[in-house]
Amino acid sequence: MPTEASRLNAIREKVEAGQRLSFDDGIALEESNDLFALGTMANLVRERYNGNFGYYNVNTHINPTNVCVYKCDFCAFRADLDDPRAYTMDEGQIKERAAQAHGRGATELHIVGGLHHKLPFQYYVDVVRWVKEAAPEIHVKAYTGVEVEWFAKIDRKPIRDILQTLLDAGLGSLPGGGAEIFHPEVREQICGAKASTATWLEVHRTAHQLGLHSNATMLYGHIEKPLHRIDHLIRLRELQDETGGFQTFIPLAFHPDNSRMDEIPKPSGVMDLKVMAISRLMLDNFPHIKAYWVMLGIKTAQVALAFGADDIDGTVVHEKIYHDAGAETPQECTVAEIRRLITEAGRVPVERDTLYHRVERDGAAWTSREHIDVPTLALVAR
Ligand code: V47
Repeated sequence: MPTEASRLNAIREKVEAGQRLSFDDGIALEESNDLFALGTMANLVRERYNGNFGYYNVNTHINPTNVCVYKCDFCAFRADLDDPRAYTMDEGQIKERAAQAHGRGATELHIVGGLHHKLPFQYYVDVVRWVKEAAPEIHVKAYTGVEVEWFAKIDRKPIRDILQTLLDAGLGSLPGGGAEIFHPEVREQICGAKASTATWLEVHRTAHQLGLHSNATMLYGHIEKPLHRIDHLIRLRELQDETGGFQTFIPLAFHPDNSRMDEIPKPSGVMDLKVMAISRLMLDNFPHIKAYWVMLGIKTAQVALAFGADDIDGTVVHEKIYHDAGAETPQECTVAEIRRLITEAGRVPVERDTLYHRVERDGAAWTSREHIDVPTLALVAR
């Protein structure tokens, strides 16, 4: 029986040689308590791919409605049609939010929300159009794989046509939400009604075929086991081998407050850092790993920059999904604060746009420059 140290040494040799880690390697990493060894290996990959850069962007969130037909156990954001908390933003409110974001110099609007029982697909298309009318330069990163599937259902159109309609309205890329945990043992329990794993992956595959980039997430720290997390990462790695369209992976720590799983404690700091490091190590074909400060907390996000993460998301503003679930982080982080956090972590802060072009800025005015290439990805030995 190999010892933990010998298993980790064998994995370290593979990582140093740029070789792909197997499912069993992933499980061995999960079973290890040697946080420093995991961090050191993940940091090696992180620096091989992204050097000493710590990326961030200037963005804002819009959640157009919280009314949702689905009742995912982990969600504290959703509301029924007749719930006093229910809201739906109209054209004026969306345009006002987009204009405010533009005035603050945001390069991206992150738009996700509920699947409203009564709103037609056209509303969601209009949201994109309204944003582009109010702020033409802003990149619209909108609608998860789950939302896209819903639109296909209510509009009775293939996923490809739905994505094309959104593209024509001004969609720039897809965010990574809705992935949760792909393994059916877990998915059926926490969100069995919504888009299946196969459909989520199909939406992203189709988006990549249409030339859109997208992100991917994993919701961890609830009922899933290590094997479900490794399975999730490998399914993403396989799709990325096929399409190359994913940019960033974002592990999302479960926040239990106000959800139907509120008896589960929040993931610990050790778990947050382990999942970050293992994600970096398993997803050898993803250029970026994001430590989303809103859900990790600012302090853990900063430390995560040494555990595989190269990006800490953006200024955010108006986040609801986590704050409804008890996140204690502020609603907004200023650019000065983000840059200070990254610099203090020993990294060089780089403002990027959604598609990882370097941003040059003069106050609120900005220009996207060259694409930040991650050339070493091509060197991963399979
Ligand atoms: O899909 C919902 C998660 C996701 C809770 O692409 C929860 O750049 C924890 O996907 N506790 C939406 N998580 C957010 C998301 C995201 C966030 C930041 C950046 C990007 C990106 C994407 O939030 C949902 C779900 O997995 N979520 N409720 C909760 N109580």
